[in-house]
Amino acid sequence: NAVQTVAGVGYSQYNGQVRLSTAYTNGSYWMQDPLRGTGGKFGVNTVVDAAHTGTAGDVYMRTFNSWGDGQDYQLGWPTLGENGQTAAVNAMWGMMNTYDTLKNVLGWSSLDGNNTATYIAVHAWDGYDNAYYSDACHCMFIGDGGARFYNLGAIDIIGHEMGHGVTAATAALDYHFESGGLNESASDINGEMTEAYANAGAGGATIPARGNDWLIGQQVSRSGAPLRWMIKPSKDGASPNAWSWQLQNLDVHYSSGPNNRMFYFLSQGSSADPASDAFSPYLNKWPRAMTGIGNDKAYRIWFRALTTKFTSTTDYMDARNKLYASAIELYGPGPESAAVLRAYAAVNVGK
Ligand code: ASN
Ligand code: ZN
Repeated sequence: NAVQTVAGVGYSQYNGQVRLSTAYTNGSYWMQDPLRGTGGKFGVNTVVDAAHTGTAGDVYMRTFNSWGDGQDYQLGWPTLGENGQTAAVNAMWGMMNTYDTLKNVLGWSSLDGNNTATYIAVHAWDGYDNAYYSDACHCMFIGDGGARFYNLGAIDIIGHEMGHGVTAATAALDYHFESGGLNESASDINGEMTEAYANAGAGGATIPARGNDWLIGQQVSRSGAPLRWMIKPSKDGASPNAWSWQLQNLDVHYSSGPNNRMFYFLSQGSSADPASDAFSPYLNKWPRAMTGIGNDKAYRIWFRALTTKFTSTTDYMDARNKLYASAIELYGPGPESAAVLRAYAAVNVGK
């Protein structure tokens, strides 16, 4: 019984009806993607049910290739709306799109660059208001949400967690001090660029210039407030907008703020209007506003530095210097490398 690759239909929570790549064998459809990843625990990229525990359980299986369509069931779990197959649809679509962003745009295969298959375990824990990448399994766990969030399987969150897998396999940025903030920012950047690529739905080898919201986890938020604001990180009441010596003492989800803001400026530019969220008081050079270079170039520069130049102890100044070198390698001396220096200067790193 050879495994066939077949196109399924999924009803997702945040993106409507989506196409899923699934496997057919032995009379059943499996939420496994023969087109993406090889080896690893399941042989190809896969979605499994954590069944409200912290352990990866059974692979999602069905006798017809339509998922999360209101007839949700999985191995005895009752129909619970978002607690049925819908969570698996969210995860599968997010994993496909994150994989494709890395592969089609950057030529990077899966998380480790060697195309090793990974997997997502959904319904992680009970009432779990978070999601995470685990270095033990090189896989992701996605909660169903609780007081703050709905199911955490939005595209930018899946992209964020898979981004941790890329960082772990490359720069391995230490998860504390400034390097920890850069580690978190690397994941937020990956989440937003995946969101832009997935939302366009066009495939291709570039990230659209626009199309992401620069808000992390906005879709999953019960209150509407995202987890993080990349344009102006201080809107969360805890993240700084610019680098300072105190940054290293913050939780990594706050010390990521200035680098997130830098990436926004690099891509979309900053404003000369002090009333704008995109205004930086640190950008003192004339003209005070800067022009962005777009998502695609910004992401390529960032990714090259992250995966070939950063080390586990890279800090903000080292990141700035290495993005500058990456920009010159990719585009030669010119507006791209100049924009890197200006974007970092706008968050108080260098001049
Ligand atoms: N969602 C969080 C993250 O990926 C989980 C954590 O704090 N480790 O950063
Ligand atoms: Zn993270």
